[in-house]
Amino acid sequence: MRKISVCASAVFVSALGSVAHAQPFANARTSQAGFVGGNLQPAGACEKLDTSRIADAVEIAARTIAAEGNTPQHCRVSGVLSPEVAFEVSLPSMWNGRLYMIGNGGHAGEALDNPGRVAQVRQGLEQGFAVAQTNTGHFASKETGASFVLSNPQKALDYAYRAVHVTAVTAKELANRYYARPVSKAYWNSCSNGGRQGLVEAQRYPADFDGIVANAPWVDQTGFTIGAIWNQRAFAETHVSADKLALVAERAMQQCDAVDGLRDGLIDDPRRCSFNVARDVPICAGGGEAATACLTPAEAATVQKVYDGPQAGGNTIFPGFEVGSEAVLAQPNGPATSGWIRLIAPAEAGGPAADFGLAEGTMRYLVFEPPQPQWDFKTFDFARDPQKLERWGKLANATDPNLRDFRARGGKLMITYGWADSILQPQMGVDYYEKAVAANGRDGTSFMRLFMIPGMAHCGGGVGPDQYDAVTAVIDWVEKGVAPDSLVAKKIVNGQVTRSRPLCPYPQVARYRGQGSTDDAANFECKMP
Ligand SMILES: [Ca+2]
Repeated sequence: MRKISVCASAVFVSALGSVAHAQPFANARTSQAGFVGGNLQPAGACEKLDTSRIADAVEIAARTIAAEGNTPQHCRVSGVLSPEVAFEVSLPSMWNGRLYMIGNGGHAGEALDNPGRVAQVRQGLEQGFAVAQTNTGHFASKETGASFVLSNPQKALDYAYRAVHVTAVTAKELANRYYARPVSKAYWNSCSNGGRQGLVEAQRYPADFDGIVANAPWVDQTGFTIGAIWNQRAFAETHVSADKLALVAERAMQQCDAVDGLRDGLIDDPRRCSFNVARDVPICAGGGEAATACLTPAEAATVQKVYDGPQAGGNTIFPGFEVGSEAVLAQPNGPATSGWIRLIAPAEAGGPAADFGLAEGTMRYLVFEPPQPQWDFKTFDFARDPQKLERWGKLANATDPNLRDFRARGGKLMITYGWADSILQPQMGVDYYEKAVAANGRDGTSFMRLFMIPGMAHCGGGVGPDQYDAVTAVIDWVEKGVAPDSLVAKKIVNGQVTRSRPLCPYPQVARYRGQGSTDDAANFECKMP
């Protein structure tokens, strides 16, 4: 069984806190657009910046932040846009003319100075970008989960789509005033709910960003919610222990690894492997539940439900999770365990999983109007109740395939998704991409590409190479017309690159050329499967 060190707890946190794991700007020095290091200077002092007449501003202040380590001196404008959209724009003393904005995880509401966010802001500042961020209209420390809607229904809309837009507009206006010139290009890079926010921007506010990197986008918030209720119900009926999930993982890799032509511990497209739990994992003779080398028929049925996704009347309502997402991963604060544990599958019988926590909050506070804080997931009817989610879906889902205006402005969109994601179902990214390509004409790939990442978990981690720089690639695409025909992803363990692989524009996959190390991206090429 492969056990590879990953920051699984950070991946877990990212369900709610969305730390981008990939490496934005890792290739900045070789960028054709040459965006590193600005030479544009402010027109006046930070403290003298005119912050009047900012639309919706209820609070706003600017102050100089001294250089620290690699972070250059910058002017930080922070404030609140009505009603409670906290925002922050950091304007470096030497500007590269561009805006960079990061997004939010789960139900958002992060403190703007939390360490993960500060690190992302600094990454942008170090390259010379003006950097913007928002809490999306509420603070999770004061209003947990999705309960923010109770204090003001407007906060649901701010979270769904408005806060990012008004923050981007405000950031552009402040940069314009500070440097006495407009932002030349604006870029979005975020993961999970932040990936959803990036797609929402392309769909609803196509003038906000020129380049958008949407990693593991929570495209279909309501479909996910139905899926998470489905999984929680399955595990509530029959708990499956971590040991048994490890057995499933071992059998899945055995069965599926070589389907792509290379036994390398990576499943490059899990949909090509026919894996059936009851058939391919030993079933306990006589239903003996104590044995760990087999599954009872009920346990096998529960695991199969996670792969199959929610069903009603013989139809699949939403995609399930992929084979390979259950892989056993090292954990920083405990023994290695299946990637499903705590996220999809409760760690203890009868307990909640993180996915379900998100789904339950979404149902109780955002789906129902007025909210139903006592709503019980056991009452959900998979045939009749999905329609109850439609109202919220229209507000929060990023499923509109019409990107005509974004494209017409020269916008470029890159979507990435780990096939082994065990928080969001990666097929929702594939489904959106295929729908968008179909809706935007045969040359849809001239402005948008999807990169599926074998063995990568949610926003990073997993058994596969998970470190890549889609941000520099999208900047070169926007500014130099260089379309990303592949990205190189690296697996980095204790600071060492242990494996690299090309990531290929979907539906292409990386194929071994037949010679040299299978841990070196140079020995692979992107091909149609
Ligand atoms: Ca393989």
